[in-house]
Amino acid sequence: MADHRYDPKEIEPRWQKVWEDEQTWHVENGEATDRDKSYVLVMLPYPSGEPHIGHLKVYSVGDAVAHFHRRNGLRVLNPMGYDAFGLPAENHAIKTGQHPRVSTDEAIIEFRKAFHEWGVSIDWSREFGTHEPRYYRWTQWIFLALYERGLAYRKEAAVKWCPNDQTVLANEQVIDGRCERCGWEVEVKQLEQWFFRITDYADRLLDDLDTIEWPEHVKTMQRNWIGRSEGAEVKFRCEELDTDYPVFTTRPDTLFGATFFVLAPEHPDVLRLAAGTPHEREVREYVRRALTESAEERGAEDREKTGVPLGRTVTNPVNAEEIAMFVADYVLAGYGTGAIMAVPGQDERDWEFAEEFGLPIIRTVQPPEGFDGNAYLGDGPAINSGPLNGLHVAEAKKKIIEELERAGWGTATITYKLRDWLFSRQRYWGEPFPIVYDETGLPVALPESMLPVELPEMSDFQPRIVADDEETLPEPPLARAEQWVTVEADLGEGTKTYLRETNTMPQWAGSCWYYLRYIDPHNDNRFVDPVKEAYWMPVDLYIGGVEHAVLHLLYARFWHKVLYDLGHISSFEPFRRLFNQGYIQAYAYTDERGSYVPAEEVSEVDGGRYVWNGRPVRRQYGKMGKSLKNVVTPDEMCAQYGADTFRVYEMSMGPLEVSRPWETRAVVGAQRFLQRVWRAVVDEQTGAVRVVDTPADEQTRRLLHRVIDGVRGDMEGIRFNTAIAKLIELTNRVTVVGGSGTPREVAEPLVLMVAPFAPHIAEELWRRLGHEDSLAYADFPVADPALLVTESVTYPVQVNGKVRGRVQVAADAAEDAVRAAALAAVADHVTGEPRKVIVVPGRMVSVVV
Ligand code: ANZ
Repeated sequence: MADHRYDPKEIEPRWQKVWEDEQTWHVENGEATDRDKSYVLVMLPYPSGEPHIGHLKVYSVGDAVAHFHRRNGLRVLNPMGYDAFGLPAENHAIKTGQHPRVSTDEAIIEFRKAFHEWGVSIDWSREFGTHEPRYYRWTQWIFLALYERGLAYRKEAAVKWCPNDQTVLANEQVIDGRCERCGWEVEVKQLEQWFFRITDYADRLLDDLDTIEWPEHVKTMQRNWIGRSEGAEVKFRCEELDTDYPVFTTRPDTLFGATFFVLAPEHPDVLRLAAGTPHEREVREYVRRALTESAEERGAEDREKTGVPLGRTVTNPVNAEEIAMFVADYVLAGYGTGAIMAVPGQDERDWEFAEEFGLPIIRTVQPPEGFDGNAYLGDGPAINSGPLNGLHVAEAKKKIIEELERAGWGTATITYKLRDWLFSRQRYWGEPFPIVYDETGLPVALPESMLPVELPEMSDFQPRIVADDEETLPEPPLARAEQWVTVEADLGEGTKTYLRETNTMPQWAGSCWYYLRYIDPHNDNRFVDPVKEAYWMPVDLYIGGVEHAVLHLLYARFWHKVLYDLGHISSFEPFRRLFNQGYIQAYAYTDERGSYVPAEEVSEVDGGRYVWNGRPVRRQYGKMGKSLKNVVTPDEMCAQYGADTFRVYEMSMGPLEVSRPWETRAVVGAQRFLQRVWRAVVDEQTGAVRVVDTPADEQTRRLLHRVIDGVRGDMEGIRFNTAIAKLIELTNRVTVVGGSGTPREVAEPLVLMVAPFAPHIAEELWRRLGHEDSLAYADFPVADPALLVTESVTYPVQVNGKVRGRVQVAADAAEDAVRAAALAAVADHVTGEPRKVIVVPGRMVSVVV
């Protein structure tokens, strides 16, 4: 009975303990540029619920890269922390009464334990959660830096409010204008909130995309989000109200075709314009409804056009025509001026609206012959456009802008889709602002000495509403922490009483700069030491999900650039290279209301129908995660197979950037591979090392060097599935050739190459191969270039002793391959099965029929 088989249950905890005791993954900050560095960062987890196999995948990717870089002589920073503030913990708290700090800290313990059990090579001395005062003190400090730079300001903005739940809702909690939880119609309240002038950085955020190695589709998403458009601002006058209404247009050349005028429902003048007209009530109702819908819903191309006339007109400045004004929700408040000139002849949405309301349509660009569509968006000579007639779009634009500027009706402008960043939440579980208000209600920044502003202990987290004189306004939970809210301080005008800001920062705040804090996590004097920052930054490889392609990555880039401008850091882009791993998907189930139900509680009844709690549910596919309630936890799998098998399996499931469904059957394949690696080194009967010092045969040696070369390339390119395939080929080769033992010249590099994916078994085998030190810093194998050139050999092929043909094959081709090639070459001389085929390596092939 073999009792020296591969036993991950025994090996893995033992090595985890060694790494911990010896602080194997601890890394000192570089003092000088003595050694090249690699900063490998995986987006920090949100600690809620349990770690799942999706986490295991993404952290295994980062870990394999970290190992590879270390073993190539780089000083590697591979840190870990937790994005600990935010809505899920808070909603959980509201539901259960458990304090979000308690549930968050419990989740953090689970994550930390999981990272240990998965053997991820983290420098634990740098760990923190973004909810710890020692961390968010610096988040507050950075807020003040932006504030003092004039980049943070307050203005009124809408918050969404559920009158039934009496709570402020986040945008993602509003579905079709209704509260996600109770289905009530959502109301909108205007509230003073904090904003960042990210729009000041729009051009740099665009231009610097050219300096970083990110997937092209992510750059495109950022470019679209920033949405730079060149055009003109043109004024339209409403005589009745004696007011000019500017519009932003990318097509000033089409001005002669502007046949009506549309304001966004949020436009501050809409109600004033409609007042006293027969449409007043209808407008009021239309505006109320429109406000609860998202910009995405409203801007959707295929949405039916709706709107209400305002009963007023404006004058088209180029031809003095009076055109009717409307309010319609396809015009968005946050873009341009919140009003448009509608040109149905050249704009599809305006065309649909004109048809719906029977408004005139004038083409101002001649469509090509045979064009039978509605609006014509392309180029062509201008028509019906007075002085512009005959000019093509670009020239016509230029000419009309000159005219408008001369007459004082317009100017050339650039507009961005990017909006200033709303930075307030009326919630409890977030960073408090380092801001107080004086008796006149003006904000005052707290001095650094008063940081951190700690979040007060509370047990009631629900945001409510308070009745003001005329209106009811949402009240953030912090407003109820009365003692905390009032501050007696001398802020330069003698000791006075101030009131604290009671909004908190949004989820994004903590993750905007955490990568800088990992560099210097215990520094009490600065958010990061500049020398250390200069050494480690920028992050060399940032790994995370594509759902962060826009917001997180844009916000972090913005803060980074501000800190750079303030002279605090040396790099102007935080993340040099970005890799998006694909998701692990799993079935998810929804009930009749569309809410997700726990996948593990669903059962299948008579083929293809699914029930939960006796009710029918629908099955679908989606990203594995808490929100879809379809998490598969790795615990059981790890317990059964070991973390190494599991990691190898996840890394070998296919290209890492591709999302794919979870299935467990193939785990066994990964396990067999590691068992074979084990047997290449250890005799399962005796436990003895079965490695010999005799050289490998030529073919094996050539294969080894081809594998080393290929694996290196795959590691650089993060193509771990093909790297593992090559290692499997090599392992199969040595276990087949086997004989008295595996040549050391193959066994050692094999173990060294397996290590980034299966670190425990690799350490164990390395030790058994006689090495005293951990392989953590052992050089990654390098191929001998001389062995990579595949020489070819020509074999004469005899049939019954007569040379009947020749074949040319690679010098290290397997015997089977030589035999097959030889038979093909002499097929004319061989009918039926040959009696014998003899390959004399390097010399000849002899076929006997
Ligand atoms: C007249 C016109 C004629 C337009 C035409 C387009 C084609 P991009 O390219 O995305 O920047 N627009 C301006 N502000 C808007 C708002 N707040 N909500 C909805 N639409 C708005 O889009 C710029 C164009 O989108 C502008 O140019 C305007 O319509 C519309 F043949 O003006 B255009």
